[in-house]
Amino acid sequence: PVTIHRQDYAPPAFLVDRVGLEFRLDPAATEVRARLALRRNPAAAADAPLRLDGDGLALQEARMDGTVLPPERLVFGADGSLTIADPPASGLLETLVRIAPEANTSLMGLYTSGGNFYTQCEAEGFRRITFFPDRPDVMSRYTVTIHADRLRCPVLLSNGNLVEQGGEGATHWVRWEDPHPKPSYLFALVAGDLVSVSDRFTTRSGREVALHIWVRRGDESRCGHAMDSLKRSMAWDEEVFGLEYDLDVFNIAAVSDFNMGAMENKGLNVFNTKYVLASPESATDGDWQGIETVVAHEYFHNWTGNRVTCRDWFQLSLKEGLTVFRDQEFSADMGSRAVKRIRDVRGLRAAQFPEDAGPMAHPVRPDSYIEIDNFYTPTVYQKGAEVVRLIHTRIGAAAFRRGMDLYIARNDNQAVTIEDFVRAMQDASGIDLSSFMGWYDQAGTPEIAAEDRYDPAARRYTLTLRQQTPPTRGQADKRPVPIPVAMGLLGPDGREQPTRLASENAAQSGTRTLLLEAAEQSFVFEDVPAPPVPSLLRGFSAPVRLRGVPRDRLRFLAVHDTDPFVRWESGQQYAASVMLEMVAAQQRGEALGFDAALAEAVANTLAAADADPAFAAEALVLPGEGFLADQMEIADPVAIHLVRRHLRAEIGRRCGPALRATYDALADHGPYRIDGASIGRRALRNACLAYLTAAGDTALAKAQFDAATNMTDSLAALALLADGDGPAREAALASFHARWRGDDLVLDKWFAIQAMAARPDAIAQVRALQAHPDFDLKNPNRARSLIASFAAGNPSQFHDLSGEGYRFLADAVIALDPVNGSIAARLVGPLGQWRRQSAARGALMRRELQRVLDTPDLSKGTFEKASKALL
Ligand code: B3K
Ligand code: ZN
Repeated sequence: PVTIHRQDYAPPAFLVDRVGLEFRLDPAATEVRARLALRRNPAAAADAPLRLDGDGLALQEARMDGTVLPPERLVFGADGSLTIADPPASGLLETLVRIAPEANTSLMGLYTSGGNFYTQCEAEGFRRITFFPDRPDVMSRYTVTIHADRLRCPVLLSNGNLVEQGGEGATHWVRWEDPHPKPSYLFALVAGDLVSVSDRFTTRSGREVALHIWVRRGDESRCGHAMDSLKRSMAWDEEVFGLEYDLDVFNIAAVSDFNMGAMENKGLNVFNTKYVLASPESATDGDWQGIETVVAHEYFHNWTGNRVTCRDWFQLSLKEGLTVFRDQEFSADMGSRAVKRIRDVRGLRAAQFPEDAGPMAHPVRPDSYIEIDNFYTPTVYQKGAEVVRLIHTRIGAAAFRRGMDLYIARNDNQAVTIEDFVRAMQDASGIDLSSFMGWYDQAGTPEIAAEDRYDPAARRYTLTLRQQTPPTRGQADKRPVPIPVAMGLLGPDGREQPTRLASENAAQSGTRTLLLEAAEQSFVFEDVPAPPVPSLLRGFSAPVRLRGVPRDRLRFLAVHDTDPFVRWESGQQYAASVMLEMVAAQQRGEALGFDAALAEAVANTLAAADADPAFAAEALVLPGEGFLADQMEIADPVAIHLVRRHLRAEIGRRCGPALRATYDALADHGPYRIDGASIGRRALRNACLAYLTAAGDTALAKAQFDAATNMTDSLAALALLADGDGPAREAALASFHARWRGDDLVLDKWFAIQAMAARPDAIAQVRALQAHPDFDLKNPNRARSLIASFAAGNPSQFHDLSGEGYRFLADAVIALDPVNGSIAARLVGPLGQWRRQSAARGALMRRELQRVLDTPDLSKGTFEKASKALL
């Protein structure tokens, strides 16, 4: 497999101004005729070859300006590409290819699902549809004509606006025209027997937009929340960024066979059904929030991604980091900003921090790849969003908005780079942002530590901050990066103090931001009446690890800080430090004690829970097993699990009455509602239930399961029952299956819950579930619900010393790779963490990675993941 390097970028040899596509849809043999108006790119070498990407295409004929090209002018590459010898400086190239959508299990390109047709082109799927320079810096205007069987495919959709339709007899046709130039990865086609839920939106400047969500018959009643989220996203983008929708129609099509969450194709978003369909009975509050986020994310791509796109795939975070930042801000505005931030940071630490510390560590803008599909990562997305947030914090909201205006005005309808984004922000703010490029080019999570000194005589407080980034593969020496540290000082009474730096004339109240640019910097505060406690990294102002805050300060901050993030964070860090000590004790074979402060913290949280139940729920949950493992040089998943289980039971026992009182008080009597407050109450109630069940009272979970009328409460109870081995377990799982066997999205949950149950027979269970009639390796949601849920969500069993968990995962990767290489490659991840495991586990993990690598005809994505993991 070939490695592609960022430094090797060269402009495309030919540009394609217009594309005409004509499809004759047939599941077994679809014909695709393409007419490309080509011309040499003046920015490229004058003799650069006319090479078109292709992948598995059977060429039927090719003409240049109407004349059939003889075989000697058609050069086929081993990679599936087609090079046209002696190309003219400009011309109309016409090709006809045949493809078989129903045989396409990779779900890239054109494929069928439930008898309907769908496409997925990002990143390099368009080349599976027709020969084309399949790279984002070739932007063209598309006209798409679709012919299909009228009965089997009454609905025929593509990008842009519907301009013509016709046909008689058994077949019909439609023509779509997209007025906006776009790269091939944004092309989409959807066709089949679908029904729509429709609505309208009037933009600020008065454009009437028809909104449609296309689903399979029977799913219409579950589209309301997606539609509502779409309309709120459209209004928000106008209000916050002044960005209006630019076509007369916005279509969303939902499909149950889909490799990821959703795709932002111009005017025709394609969504995994998981992020469209929801009813209170079948979707959890988390699903509800996921839909809002993903609908917004894809909609926001219309400007950050589609109108302004990426020059090459190394710039992926240009659109993804920025669009995640935008969807995070949207969700924060829709609900509780503090709780949203806590959840996002939790997610970043669960997925991105370990990635940055593992074999796949890469900068937000990677330097090289074998398979670009492997770089749709938490680093590109979530860390990328954090870097945008850093810039936002550094220059302020007003300058950021001006920077966005400038970025769009300068780059509209162009394929650009991350430098173009940073330059717009710099020019709009007048602040030099050149050092922020370090965040894009350097992998690894920076660590910061604070040291302070108080001089009572001078009433002077000196805060010294240090940073360093651990080495990552290929980047041994790291330079300092600019780190905005949002902070404040608390007095001994817990009150926020005004702050005045030595260089300032007047004190400031509330949070201020220090900019740590060097490896070490001291900040001197004057007029400080008493030794303060610093509150650092408020709102998680930078994606770094803050080390070494003493426990007494953590406890103090958890109670007193004015910043809800630091309050939550300090509680979590305190608990983590206690838990890591207990893990060490467990490893030494000592008895597990109990730190009474933890029970006290739970009691305090419950006492104050009324003010903000959603926040209380976040504060109650102990740091996760993955988060703890990530703090250890050599992880011990089994010890971590035992400690966490022990603590939960202890807290459940010691705080039983208070937990029970909160649980009872939160019982939902009124009608089921999905709003921030109701979601918060359910989250808190289920957090209480988890402790009470851990303390041994499974009757409560069983009662909740039996009585539940919404999926959040039902699933929370089922997960607790499934985790234990009481008599209620099998009955609850069976009744849940019987009730939901016809609903794929809910069945996914049924598989996932069992895969994540930390029981000693977990591996046998997942193997048995793999043979269950409802299991289907070909469906990505189902494959993930069992395999990824087990490997990533059940660490103590996955890392069983028998090595059976590793073997299960490798078997699944090997079986899946020929079916769907992208999903297979994504499953490899957990095996790559072997350096952070004991020698015994590491050896077993490496053996399985090697077995994957030894498999003949491995996809290049799986090869890249497995080989990098072994290095
Ligand atoms: N841009 C798509 C992701 C495509 C993944 C290709 N392997 C969805 C999104 O980020 O919005
Ligand atoms: Zn995206």
